[in-house]
Formats: sequence, structure tokens, C-alpha cells
Amino acid sequence: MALSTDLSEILKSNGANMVGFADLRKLPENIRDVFPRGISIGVALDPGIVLGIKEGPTREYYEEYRRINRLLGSLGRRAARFLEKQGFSAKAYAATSVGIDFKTHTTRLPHKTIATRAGFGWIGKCALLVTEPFGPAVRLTTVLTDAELPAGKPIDKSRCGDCTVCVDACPGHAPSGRNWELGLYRDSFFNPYDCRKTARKLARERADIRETICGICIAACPWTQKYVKKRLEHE
Ligand code: B12
Ligand code: SF4
Ligand code: SF4
Repeated sequence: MALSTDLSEILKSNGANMVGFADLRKLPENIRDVFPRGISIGVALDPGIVLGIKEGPTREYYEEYRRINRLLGSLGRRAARFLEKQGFSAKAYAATSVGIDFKTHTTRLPHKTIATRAGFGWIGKCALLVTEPFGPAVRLTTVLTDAELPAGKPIDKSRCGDCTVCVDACPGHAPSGRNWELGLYRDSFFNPYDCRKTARKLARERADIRETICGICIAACPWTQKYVKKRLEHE
């Protein structure tokens, strides 16, 4: 117990907003490199920057995306070092860009899988992980370990209900509107090719950026709106 509390505190005092532990033993061994546990780490987007991307990506959002990726990288390495010092094995993953199959837009072990197993949230109609405190306005990374950390309660079903805000807001019509549940493959309710094409076009036209960044669905989600409103009211 003390190990997980110490690790959580270290990561949160260094910028993490969410830290959770997942029991991965039901996943195939080859995708989790035989490690039984995953640590999900989330960093929330700045609420002011999220407000700016309602119509599409901005330079500020791109800088925030890069800042959070760097931060997630250092949090992952910090967690792995901490566990190794206690005698465990650990492997930190990159936030993005490592091990992607660019034909199918998939990775072997997506961060969202670890996040739902840790009980962070569910997969929304927009195919993003939606959390109650931050909506989908949270970026993720993963650390695999053999430390038997106390696992969170997995979430297996969507809590989007009848909401269709992201479906209506997406200029690429990537989400179909179908609700996710455990076992439903991404491509059955979301078109990653249309998303990528639209996001790259918007990033180029609006901010002269040659990357896949957009985030209209992030800003539109009522859970994100709730987070942004709450945070800005307290400033
Ligand atoms: C490839 C990729 C893309 C592709 C495909 C997107 C997609 N949804 O798959 C493209 C280029 C389109 C893309 C676009 C974007 N991306 Co992207 N992308 C990735 C990447 C590198 C891999 C994702 C992947 O493997 N997808 C394959 C499918 C199969 O999985 P999945 O949808 O990720 O998740 C499925 C599983 O997790 C499964 N699942 C959930 N729980 C469980 C439990 C069990 C037991 C099992 C078996 C399965 C399972 O359900 C999900 C739906 O089927 C991840 C980083 C990473 N390494 O994970 C970032 C990531 C998904 N992207 C992210 C973001 C933010 C974006 C963009 C908003 C761009 C931007 N930054 O502005 C858009 C939004 C797209 C969208 N609405 O989904 C974030 C999402 C954060 C969040 N809150 O969810 C991630 C996690 C990066 C990060 N480090 O935070 N991306
Ligand atoms: S990132 Fe943009 S294009 Fe992709 S699903 Fe969200 S709103 Fe649609
Ligand atoms: S906008 Fe609505 S449907 Fe889309 S992810 Fe958020 S709650 Fe779910």
C-alpha cells in the first residue's frame, strides 16, 4: 500500500493529475511484455488553452501538446526509476510516436487500455478516454511493472449515454455515434483515417503545423466544459 501511495505522491508533486494502477493479467502476455501491472499517468490540458480550440487547433495547443508529452516522458521515467530502486522491474512507455503502425493507426498496447483498466474513465464516442474530473482533456502515458500495486476498479462500459456533442462537432465525421463497451474495436465506432485527414488539414490551415492535432472533440465534450468552467471560476 505504502509503495503505491508514495509513487502517487511523487508523480503528483511533479505534475501528474491522475495516477492509477491496472491489473493487466487478463491481457495477452505478448502485448504487456509479461508484466502483470500497468501504471496509468494522466496530465490535464490547461483549461484556457482548451477554450481556444473549440473551432480547431492553435499554436498554443501545439505547444501545450509538446509540453505535456515531455512531462509525461519524465514522469514515466521517474516512476520506473523509483520502482527499480525498490527492486522491481519497470518499463516506461513514450506518450506518443513510439511503436505506431501507421497503416492501421494502432499500437500494441494503447495507453487508453491501461487507463480504463486503472478505472480512470471510459472510451467516449470520440474514441478518447473520458474522465469525470477532466473529460477527455487529459494526455496519458503508461509504465509496466512487476510490482504488485493495488489495482483500481476497471471501467467496461461507456458513460456517454445519449450525448452526441462530439459526433455533431467533428468536422471529419469520424465518430459514428455508437457507444463503446469492452470488446468493441475502435474502427467499429470511429474512423481514424477521416480523423487524421481532417486534423492534419486543420492544423496546416489554421496554425501552419504539419502534425495530427485538432482537439475540437476534446473541447466540445460536456465533461471537459465542466472541468474548464470549474477551473476558470477558481482563478
Ligand atoms: C494512433 C493514434 C492516433 C490515430 C488513431 C486514433 C485512435 N483513437 O486510435 C489518429 C492519428 C487518428 C489520432 C488522432 C488523435 N489523437 Co491520438 N494517438 C494514437 C496513439 C499513438 C495510439 C492509439 C492506438 O493504438 N489506437 C488503436 C486502438 C485499437 O486503440 P484506442 O482507440 O487507442 O483504444 C482502444 C483500446 O484502448 C480499447 N480498450 C479500452 N479498454 C480496454 C480494455 C481491454 C481489456 C481491451 C482489450 C481493450 C480496451 O478501447 C479503445 C477503443 O476501441 C495514442 C498513444 C498511445 N500510444 O496509446 C494516441 C492518443 C490516443 N491520441 C491522443 C489524442 C489526444 C489525439 C488527438 C486529439 C490529436 C491531438 N492531440 O490533438 C486526435 C483525436 C483522435 C480521436 N478522437 O481518437 C491521446 C488521447 C488521450 C485521451 N484522453 O484519450 C493519446 C492517448 C496520446 C496520449 N499520450 O495521450 N491518434
Ligand atoms: S480530433 Fe478533430 S477530426 Fe479527430 S475526431 Fe476529434 S474533432 Fe474529429
Ligand atoms: S461529447 Fe458526449 S458523446 Fe462525446 S465523449 Fe463526451 S460525453 Fe461522450
